[in-house]
Amino acid sequence: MTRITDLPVEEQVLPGNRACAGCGLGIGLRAILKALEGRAVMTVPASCLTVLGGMYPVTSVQMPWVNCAFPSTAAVAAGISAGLRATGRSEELTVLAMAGDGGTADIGIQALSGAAERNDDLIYLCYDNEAYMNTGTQRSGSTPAGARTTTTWRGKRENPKDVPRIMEAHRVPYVAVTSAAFPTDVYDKVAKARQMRGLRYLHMHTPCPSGWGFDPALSVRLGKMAVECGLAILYEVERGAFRLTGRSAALAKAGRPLEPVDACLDAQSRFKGLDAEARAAIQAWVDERWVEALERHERGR
Ligand SMILES: Cc1ncc(C[n+]2csc(CCOP(=O)(O)OP(=O)(O)O)c2C)c(N)n1
Ligand code: SF4
Ligand SMILES: [Mg+2]
Repeated sequence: MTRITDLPVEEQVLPGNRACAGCGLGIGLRAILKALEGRAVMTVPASCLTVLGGMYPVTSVQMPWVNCAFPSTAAVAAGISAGLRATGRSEELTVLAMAGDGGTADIGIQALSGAAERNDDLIYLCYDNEAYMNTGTQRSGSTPAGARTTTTWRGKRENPKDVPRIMEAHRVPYVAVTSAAFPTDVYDKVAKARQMRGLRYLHMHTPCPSGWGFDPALSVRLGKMAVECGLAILYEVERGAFRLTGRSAALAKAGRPLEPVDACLDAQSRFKGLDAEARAAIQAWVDERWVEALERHERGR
Protein backbone atom coordinates (compact mmCIF):
# COMPACT_ATOMS: atom_id res chain seq x y z
CA MET A 1 0.00 0.00 0.00
CA THR A 2 1.25 3.47 -0.91
CA ARG A 3 2.26 5.66 2.05
CA ILE A 4 1.07 9.26 2.24
CA THR A 5 4.67 10.45 1.83
CA ASP A 6 4.96 8.43 -1.40
CA LEU A 7 2.11 10.23 -3.17
CA PRO A 8 3.25 12.27 -6.20
CA VAL A 9 3.92 15.85 -5.10
CA GLU A 10 2.48 17.37 -8.28
CA GLU A 11 -1.03 18.71 -7.65
CA GLN A 12 -3.80 18.58 -10.27
CA VAL A 13 -6.28 20.31 -7.93
CA LEU A 14 -5.14 23.87 -7.40
CA PRO A 15 -5.58 25.90 -4.20
CA GLY A 16 -8.29 28.53 -4.04
CA ASN A 17 -11.18 26.44 -5.40
CA ARG A 18 -14.80 27.14 -4.48
CA ALA A 19 -15.63 24.06 -2.39
CA CYS A 20 -16.58 24.66 1.26
CA ALA A 21 -13.81 24.61 3.86
CA GLY A 22 -13.05 21.05 4.92
CA CYS A 23 -14.84 19.48 1.93
CA GLY A 24 -14.08 15.75 1.71
CA LEU A 25 -14.49 15.90 -2.06
CA GLY A 26 -11.47 18.21 -2.41
CA ILE A 27 -9.35 15.81 -0.35
CA GLY A 28 -10.44 12.76 -2.36
CA LEU A 29 -10.12 14.51 -5.72
CA ARG A 30 -6.48 15.37 -5.04
CA ALA A 31 -5.69 11.67 -4.55
CA ILE A 32 -7.76 10.59 -7.57
CA LEU A 33 -6.06 12.99 -9.95
CA LYS A 34 -2.60 12.25 -8.56
CA ALA A 35 -3.20 8.60 -9.47
CA LEU A 36 -4.11 9.59 -13.05
CA GLU A 37 -0.96 11.75 -13.40
CA GLY A 38 -2.72 14.30 -15.59
CA ARG A 39 -3.39 11.73 -18.31
CA ALA A 40 -7.19 11.59 -18.30
CA VAL A 41 -10.35 13.22 -19.62
CA MET A 42 -13.23 13.76 -17.22
CA THR A 43 -17.00 13.99 -17.61
CA VAL A 44 -18.84 15.72 -14.79
CA PRO A 45 -22.56 16.48 -14.27
CA ALA A 46 -24.01 19.31 -12.15
CA SER A 47 -22.78 18.85 -8.57
CA CYS A 48 -20.42 20.21 -5.94
CA LEU A 49 -17.66 18.93 -8.22
CA THR A 50 -18.63 21.44 -10.92
CA VAL A 51 -18.55 24.16 -8.27
CA LEU A 52 -15.12 23.01 -7.12
CA GLY A 53 -13.95 22.99 -10.76
CA GLY A 54 -14.96 26.63 -11.23
CA MET A 55 -16.73 28.63 -13.90
CA TYR A 56 -15.43 29.19 -17.41
CA PRO A 57 -12.96 30.72 -18.25
CA VAL A 58 -11.19 29.76 -15.01
CA THR A 59 -10.74 26.35 -13.42
CA SER A 60 -9.03 24.90 -10.38
CA VAL A 61 -8.49 21.46 -11.92
CA GLN A 62 -5.65 20.74 -14.33
CA MET A 63 -7.50 18.15 -16.41
CA PRO A 64 -9.58 18.28 -19.62
CA TRP A 65 -13.17 18.14 -18.37
CA VAL A 66 -16.58 18.03 -20.05
CA ASN A 67 -19.55 19.41 -18.09
CA CYS A 68 -22.44 17.23 -19.20
CA ALA A 69 -26.18 16.96 -18.60
CA PHE A 70 -27.12 15.34 -15.29
CA PRO A 71 -28.26 11.89 -16.53
CA SER A 72 -25.53 11.49 -19.15
CA THR A 73 -22.20 11.27 -17.29
CA ALA A 74 -21.49 7.65 -18.24
CA ALA A 75 -22.92 8.04 -21.76
CA VAL A 76 -20.68 11.04 -22.54
CA ALA A 77 -17.70 9.16 -21.10
CA ALA A 78 -18.56 6.14 -23.27
CA GLY A 79 -18.59 8.41 -26.34
CA ILE A 80 -15.19 9.89 -25.47
CA SER A 81 -13.84 6.40 -24.86
CA ALA A 82 -15.08 5.26 -28.30
CA GLY A 83 -13.51 8.37 -29.86
CA LEU A 84 -10.14 7.65 -28.23
CA ARG A 85 -10.31 4.05 -29.45
CA ALA A 86 -11.12 5.18 -32.99
CA THR A 87 -8.16 7.58 -32.99
CA GLY A 88 -5.77 5.07 -31.40
CA ARG A 89 -5.35 7.05 -28.16
CA SER A 90 -7.03 4.78 -25.60
CA GLU A 91 -3.69 3.64 -24.12
CA GLU A 92 -2.62 7.26 -23.67
CA LEU A 93 -5.63 8.66 -21.79
CA THR A 94 -8.01 7.33 -19.15
CA VAL A 95 -11.66 8.38 -19.32
CA LEU A 96 -12.96 9.29 -15.86
CA ALA A 97 -16.69 9.81 -15.37
CA MET A 98 -17.15 11.37 -11.95
CA ALA A 99 -20.48 12.22 -10.36
CA GLY A 100 -22.11 12.68 -6.98
CA ASP A 101 -24.46 10.18 -5.33
CA GLY A 102 -27.56 11.94 -6.68
CA GLY A 103 -26.02 11.90 -10.15
CA THR A 104 -25.18 8.20 -9.75
CA ALA A 105 -27.67 6.38 -7.53
CA ASP A 106 -30.67 8.24 -8.95
CA ILE A 107 -30.34 10.46 -12.00
CA GLY A 108 -27.44 8.85 -13.90
CA ILE A 109 -28.03 5.20 -13.09
CA GLN A 110 -29.50 4.27 -16.47
CA ALA A 111 -26.50 5.56 -18.45
CA LEU A 112 -24.16 3.93 -15.93
CA SER A 113 -26.00 0.62 -16.19
CA GLY A 114 -25.83 0.77 -19.99
CA ALA A 115 -22.09 1.50 -19.95
CA ALA A 116 -21.59 -1.38 -17.48
CA GLU A 117 -23.63 -3.78 -19.61
CA ARG A 118 -21.45 -2.89 -22.62
CA ASN A 119 -18.33 -2.97 -20.42
CA ASP A 120 -17.28 0.37 -21.89
CA ASP A 121 -13.66 1.24 -21.29
CA LEU A 122 -13.84 3.90 -18.57
CA ILE A 123 -13.57 4.54 -14.85
CA TYR A 124 -16.79 5.69 -13.21
CA LEU A 125 -16.27 7.22 -9.77
CA CYS A 126 -19.18 8.19 -7.53
CA TYR A 127 -18.25 10.50 -4.67
CA ASP A 128 -20.91 9.84 -2.10
CA ASN A 129 -21.63 12.78 0.20
CA GLU A 130 -25.01 11.15 0.84
CA ALA A 131 -27.37 13.84 -0.48
CA TYR A 132 -27.90 16.41 -3.23
CA MET A 133 -25.55 18.90 -1.59
CA ASN A 134 -25.03 21.44 -4.34
CA THR A 135 -28.70 22.39 -4.29
CA GLY A 136 -28.94 22.58 -0.50
CA THR A 137 -29.08 19.01 0.88
CA GLN A 138 -32.03 17.11 -0.55
CA ARG A 139 -32.21 13.36 0.11
CA SER A 140 -30.84 10.99 -2.51
CA GLY A 141 -31.09 7.22 -2.92
CA SER A 142 -27.76 7.13 -1.09
CA THR A 143 -28.79 9.16 1.97
CA PRO A 144 -28.59 6.94 5.08
CA ALA A 145 -31.66 6.17 7.18
CA GLY A 146 -32.18 8.66 9.99
CA ALA A 147 -30.47 11.58 8.25
CA ARG A 148 -32.33 14.87 8.15
CA THR A 149 -32.24 16.66 4.82
CA THR A 150 -34.41 19.49 3.51
CA THR A 151 -36.73 16.85 2.01
CA THR A 152 -36.58 14.41 4.96
CA TRP A 153 -36.78 16.89 7.78
CA ARG A 154 -37.88 14.23 10.30
CA GLY A 155 -35.11 11.86 9.20
CA LYS A 156 -35.00 9.59 6.14
CA ARG A 157 -36.87 6.33 6.64
CA GLU A 158 -35.15 4.14 4.07
CA ASN A 159 -31.67 2.62 4.06
CA PRO A 160 -29.39 3.73 1.21
CA LYS A 161 -29.23 2.00 -2.14
CA ASP A 162 -26.19 -0.25 -2.40
CA VAL A 163 -24.83 1.03 -5.70
CA PRO A 164 -21.54 -0.93 -5.54
CA ARG A 165 -23.57 -4.17 -5.27
CA ILE A 166 -25.71 -3.04 -8.21
CA MET A 167 -22.51 -2.58 -10.19
CA GLU A 168 -21.23 -5.98 -9.07
CA ALA A 169 -24.41 -7.50 -10.47
CA HIS A 170 -23.29 -6.15 -13.88
CA ARG A 171 -20.14 -8.29 -13.49
CA VAL A 172 -17.81 -5.47 -14.42
CA PRO A 173 -14.08 -6.19 -13.96
CA TYR A 174 -13.55 -3.94 -10.94
CA VAL A 175 -15.75 -2.52 -8.17
CA ALA A 176 -14.22 -0.78 -5.15
CA VAL A 177 -15.39 1.22 -2.17
CA THR A 178 -13.01 3.78 -0.73
CA SER A 179 -13.13 6.85 1.53
CA ALA A 180 -11.83 10.38 1.05
CA ALA A 181 -10.57 10.16 4.64
CA PHE A 182 -7.99 7.61 3.43
CA PRO A 183 -6.25 9.32 0.48
CA THR A 184 -3.77 6.49 -0.02
CA ASP A 185 -6.64 3.97 -0.27
CA VAL A 186 -8.24 6.23 -2.89
CA TYR A 187 -4.94 6.60 -4.72
CA ASP A 188 -4.17 2.86 -4.77
CA LYS A 189 -7.62 1.92 -6.03
CA VAL A 190 -7.62 4.53 -8.82
CA ALA A 191 -4.05 3.55 -9.76
CA LYS A 192 -5.12 -0.11 -9.98
CA ALA A 193 -8.28 0.70 -11.93
CA ARG A 194 -6.23 2.77 -14.35
CA GLN A 195 -4.23 -0.31 -15.36
CA MET A 196 -7.39 -2.31 -16.11
CA ARG A 197 -9.72 -2.21 -19.11
CA GLY A 198 -13.52 -2.18 -19.30
CA LEU A 199 -15.92 -0.53 -16.87
CA ARG A 200 -14.30 0.06 -13.50
CA TYR A 201 -16.58 1.40 -10.74
CA LEU A 202 -15.32 3.19 -7.63
CA HIS A 203 -17.48 4.49 -4.80
CA MET A 204 -15.88 7.10 -2.51
CA HIS A 205 -17.43 7.83 0.89
CA THR A 206 -17.08 11.61 1.13
CA PRO A 207 -17.60 13.60 4.37
CA CYS A 208 -19.44 16.88 3.81
CA PRO A 209 -19.28 19.32 6.76
CA SER A 210 -21.97 21.63 5.35
CA GLY A 211 -24.56 18.93 4.63
CA TRP A 212 -23.83 16.57 7.52
CA GLY A 213 -23.42 19.31 10.11
CA PHE A 214 -19.99 19.05 11.69
CA ASP A 215 -16.94 21.25 12.18
CA PRO A 216 -14.99 21.50 8.85
CA ALA A 217 -11.78 20.77 10.75
CA LEU A 218 -13.11 17.26 11.50
CA SER A 219 -13.75 15.91 7.96
CA VAL A 220 -11.00 13.33 7.98
CA ARG A 221 -11.84 12.27 11.53
CA LEU A 222 -15.51 11.85 10.60
CA GLY A 223 -14.62 9.73 7.56
CA LYS A 224 -12.38 7.54 9.70
CA MET A 225 -15.05 7.17 12.40
CA ALA A 226 -17.48 5.94 9.73
CA VAL A 227 -15.06 3.17 8.78
CA GLU A 228 -14.31 2.29 12.43
CA CYS A 229 -18.02 1.66 13.09
CA GLY A 230 -18.84 0.06 9.72
CA LEU A 231 -21.06 2.82 8.36
CA ALA A 232 -18.54 2.75 5.50
CA ILE A 233 -16.69 -0.46 4.57
CA LEU A 234 -13.56 -0.40 2.39
CA TYR A 235 -13.32 -3.28 -0.08
CA GLU A 236 -12.71 -4.26 -3.66
CA VAL A 237 -14.10 -6.87 -6.03
CA GLU A 238 -11.62 -7.68 -8.75
CA ARG A 239 -13.02 -9.98 -11.45
CA GLY A 240 -15.43 -11.46 -8.90
CA ALA A 241 -12.86 -11.84 -6.09
CA PHE A 242 -13.88 -9.96 -2.95
CA ARG A 243 -11.52 -8.63 -0.30
CA LEU A 244 -11.68 -6.06 2.46
CA THR A 245 -8.95 -3.46 2.12
CA GLY A 246 -7.04 -0.91 4.20
CA ARG A 247 -8.52 -0.09 7.60
CA SER A 248 -11.53 -2.39 7.10
CA ALA A 249 -9.19 -5.31 6.43
CA ALA A 250 -7.23 -4.41 9.59
CA LEU A 251 -10.46 -4.30 11.63
CA ALA A 252 -11.47 -7.70 10.28
CA LYS A 253 -8.06 -9.12 11.15
CA ALA A 254 -8.25 -7.71 14.69
CA GLY A 255 -11.34 -9.88 15.13
CA ARG A 256 -13.06 -7.66 17.72
CA PRO A 257 -16.48 -5.99 17.34
CA LEU A 258 -16.58 -2.66 15.52
CA GLU A 259 -17.23 0.57 17.40
CA PRO A 260 -20.95 1.23 17.94
CA VAL A 261 -22.40 3.75 15.46
CA ASP A 262 -23.43 6.23 18.20
CA ALA A 263 -20.31 8.40 18.35
CA CYS A 264 -20.25 8.84 14.57
CA LEU A 265 -23.97 9.68 14.42
CA ASP A 266 -23.77 12.06 17.39
CA ALA A 267 -20.93 13.99 15.74
CA GLN A 268 -23.30 15.07 12.92
CA SER A 269 -26.25 17.43 13.37
CA ARG A 270 -28.19 15.67 10.56
CA PHE A 271 -28.81 12.80 12.99
CA LYS A 272 -29.97 15.06 15.81
CA GLY A 273 -33.05 13.80 17.61
CA LEU A 274 -32.79 10.18 16.43
CA ASP A 275 -34.99 8.08 18.68
CA ALA A 276 -33.79 4.80 20.20
CA GLU A 277 -35.69 2.69 17.68
CA ALA A 278 -34.19 4.48 14.65
CA ARG A 279 -30.73 4.28 16.22
CA ALA A 280 -31.10 0.53 16.83
CA ALA A 281 -32.28 0.03 13.25
CA ILE A 282 -29.17 1.77 11.91
CA GLN A 283 -26.94 -0.36 14.15
CA ALA A 284 -28.71 -3.54 13.00
CA TRP A 285 -28.27 -2.53 9.34
CA VAL A 286 -24.55 -1.87 9.90
CA ASP A 287 -24.07 -5.16 11.79
CA GLU A 288 -25.74 -7.14 9.01
CA ARG A 289 -23.55 -5.56 6.34
CA TRP A 290 -20.37 -6.09 8.36
CA VAL A 291 -21.13 -9.79 8.94
CA GLU A 292 -21.82 -10.17 5.22
CA ALA A 293 -18.53 -8.40 4.36
CA LEU A 294 -16.57 -10.62 6.78
CA GLU A 295 -18.11 -13.74 5.26
CA ARG A 296 -17.29 -12.58 1.75
CA HIS A 297 -13.73 -11.69 2.77
CA GLU A 298 -13.35 -15.18 4.23
CA ARG A 299 -14.78 -16.82 1.09
CA GLY A 300 -12.91 -14.51 -1.27
CA ARG A 301 -16.09 -13.99 -3.34
C1 LIG B 1 -31.54 17.66 -14.96
C2 LIG B 1 -31.18 18.47 -13.76
N1 LIG B 1 -31.91 18.34 -12.63
C3 LIG B 1 -31.58 19.03 -11.53
C4 LIG B 1 -30.50 19.88 -11.55
C5 LIG B 1 -30.18 20.68 -10.29
N2 LIG B 1 -29.03 20.17 -9.59
C6 LIG B 1 -27.78 20.63 -9.81
S1 LIG B 1 -26.60 19.94 -8.82
C7 LIG B 1 -27.79 19.03 -8.04
C8 LIG B 1 -27.38 18.13 -6.88
C9 LIG B 1 -26.43 17.02 -7.27
O1 LIG B 1 -26.33 16.11 -6.22
P1 LIG B 1 -25.20 15.02 -6.26
O2 LIG B 1 -25.16 14.35 -7.56
O3 LIG B 1 -25.34 14.16 -5.07
O4 LIG B 1 -23.86 15.89 -6.15
P2 LIG B 1 -23.46 16.90 -4.95
O5 LIG B 1 -24.13 18.18 -5.25
O6 LIG B 1 -23.94 16.29 -3.69
O7 LIG B 1 -21.99 17.02 -5.03
C10 LIG B 1 -29.05 19.23 -8.58
C11 LIG B 1 -30.30 18.59 -8.12
C12 LIG B 1 -29.75 20.00 -12.73
N3 LIG B 1 -28.66 20.77 -12.81
N4 LIG B 1 -30.09 19.29 -13.82
S1 SF4 C 1 -21.69 21.10 0.27
FE1 SF4 C 1 -20.38 19.44 1.04
S2 SF4 C 1 -19.62 18.33 -0.78
FE2 SF4 C 1 -20.42 20.33 -1.43
S3 SF4 C 1 -18.63 21.67 -1.51
FE3 SF4 C 1 -19.60 21.93 0.52
S4 SF4 C 1 -18.56 20.44 1.87
FE4 SF4 C 1 -18.10 19.88 -0.26
MG1 LIG D 1 -24.28 14.23 -3.26
